[in-house]
Amino acid sequence: MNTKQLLAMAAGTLLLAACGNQGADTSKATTSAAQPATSAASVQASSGADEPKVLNFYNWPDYMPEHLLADFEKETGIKVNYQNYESNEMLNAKLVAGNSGYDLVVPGSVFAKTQIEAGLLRKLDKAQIPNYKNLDMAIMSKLDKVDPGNDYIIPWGWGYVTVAINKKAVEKALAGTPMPENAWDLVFNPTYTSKLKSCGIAYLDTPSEILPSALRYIGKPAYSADVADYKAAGEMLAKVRPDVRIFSSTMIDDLSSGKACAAIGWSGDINIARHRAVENQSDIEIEALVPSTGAIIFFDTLAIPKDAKHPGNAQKFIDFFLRPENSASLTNEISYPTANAAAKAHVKPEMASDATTFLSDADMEKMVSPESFTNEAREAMNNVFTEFKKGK
Ligand code: SPD
Repeated sequence: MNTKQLLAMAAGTLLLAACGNQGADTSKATTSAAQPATSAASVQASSGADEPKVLNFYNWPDYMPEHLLADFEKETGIKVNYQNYESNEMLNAKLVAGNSGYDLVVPGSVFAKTQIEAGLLRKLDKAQIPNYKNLDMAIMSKLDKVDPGNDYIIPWGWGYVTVAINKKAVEKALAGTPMPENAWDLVFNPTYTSKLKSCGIAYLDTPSEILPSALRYIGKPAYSADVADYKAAGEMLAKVRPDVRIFSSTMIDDLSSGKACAAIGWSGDINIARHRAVENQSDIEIEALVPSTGAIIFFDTLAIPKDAKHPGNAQKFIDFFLRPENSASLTNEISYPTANAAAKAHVKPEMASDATTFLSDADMEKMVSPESFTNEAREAMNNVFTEFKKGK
């Protein structure tokens, strides 16, 4: 997405808000659109005792355990309007435009850093979140780098951007060529992509998901501030562009249906695809590879927009989610690892022992921790990605 598209999206959001829509996409809401309350925003989220019983929640697709929202509504009487977005860029545009109408959002930590610095998020009142104590402090110390003091964001799920394969289809398309030592070669090296194009290569359709991995592949820092590095990554990507068939906001359907045999996707969504293929009783075997050279790790986080109208209700949901059994349901049902240490005892053994879900210490060592992009880097990244997509 280039700068013009981002501005257009932000302008669209402003228009919706001006029309009184509050950014609500009612087509995806689980319940009717909220009427935001008029209480003034305070620096810190309130207890929610005086708020209308409404929570406007904006999250990624395929990222909500089945009964969680209904259980929360039943217990608290707070009605949840639940809607989805497909990329950090989409959420960011809404937050930058303001007046989104959302009370709880799930930015990736790479974007959250800039959002905190820009004053777009509201400081949490940890006294209202007694289950905060359940969080894994090793993960909180990683998040401390983007949110000093852990004041604004709470981990929801985490994972890494990696290479997925449909094992049999890839083996067939490689026709005797051994698998590369570095899994990234499957999607970035023409020697492999020229073979795999016959069974379908898919990329995530977002600059901030592809460019950091591409930069790292060519030996540059994943969050480089040097515009020339992005150009170099664009040159590498241009060589494989003719072989990339699909750009998609998630790999779940492309992989589980057999439309793609190799993909760049999120570890959790790849594992959802793996389980779905099994449920469908197909003979497709999906695998999330853990590249020998590592991958970019991400943390998706619960955050309250600065202008949220129901911040207390948002905090109530955060505390509800941090109950061990509720956090564990994100892993058990959605295949994303939890950052709740107390939840580990509730994670199904087959999920707890899955080395592509909870990474081993050795694999974790190879991962690149979240940083953030400068404005120049973000613009370069968006431009390179737009050119890459056009340049078939
Ligand atoms: N189905 C849930 C998808 C969540 C993906 N968030 C990834 C952000 C990585 N930067």
